[in-house]
Amino acid sequence: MKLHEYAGAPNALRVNIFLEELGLTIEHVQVDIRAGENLTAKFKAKAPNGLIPYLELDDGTCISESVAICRYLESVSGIRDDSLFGSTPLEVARIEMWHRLVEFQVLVPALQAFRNISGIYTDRENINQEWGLESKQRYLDILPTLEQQLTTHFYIAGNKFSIADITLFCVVNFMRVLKIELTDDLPNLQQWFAKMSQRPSVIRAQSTD
Ligand SMILES: N[C@@H](CCC(=O)N[C@@H](CS)C(=O)NCC(=O)O)C(=O)O
Repeated sequence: MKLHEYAGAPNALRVNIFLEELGLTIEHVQVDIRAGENLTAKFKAKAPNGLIPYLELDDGTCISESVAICRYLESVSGIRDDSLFGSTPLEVARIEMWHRLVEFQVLVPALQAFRNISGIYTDRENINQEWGLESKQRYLDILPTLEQQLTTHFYIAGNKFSIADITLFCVVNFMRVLKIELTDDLPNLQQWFAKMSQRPSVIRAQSTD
């Protein structure tokens, strides 16, 4: 198996943390997305979304979308009996609920803010500064909801570490590129972020970036 990725990209990092949680080591292939290597027809034949990361299996089958990759890796690894997507019906539902909130209301605005404020991809999309600033505001506006959740829970989806924590960590970590830090009125999030930063899987995934 090979993971096609761009070290440092938040969606690649979440798969890499997931791999570390599973204790799996696989081959990594770097794709220079800044230079547009993902925009070619050859790349899109393997990853229809035109984005990294994607996983290439030994028989040539390709899986894109980081959550699909994580689900696949966890299923085939057979390593964990406590799934990072939840084990009991209620746990699965709670993790899915919080993970979708994190993906739609935190990750998407954060990435839109990054793309439209930095203007990094003028070679492939129209940049709208106003949309970038609005997206940044939406990112900031959802953080108190997570702060509130962490007043009564250790982790985002409850008292168990899950894929929702991995995704949120990758976003908050990435937002530092835009100099957007967790402010002091979000003490629970700050503590959660510090705890996540010390997690062995997170340290190892970042050191192999
Ligand atoms: N929903 C996708 C998002 C993947 C994504 O946004 N990848 C970014 C890097 S984090 C990318 O490939 N950007 C290159 C581009 O937009 O051209 C996933 O979860 O894998």
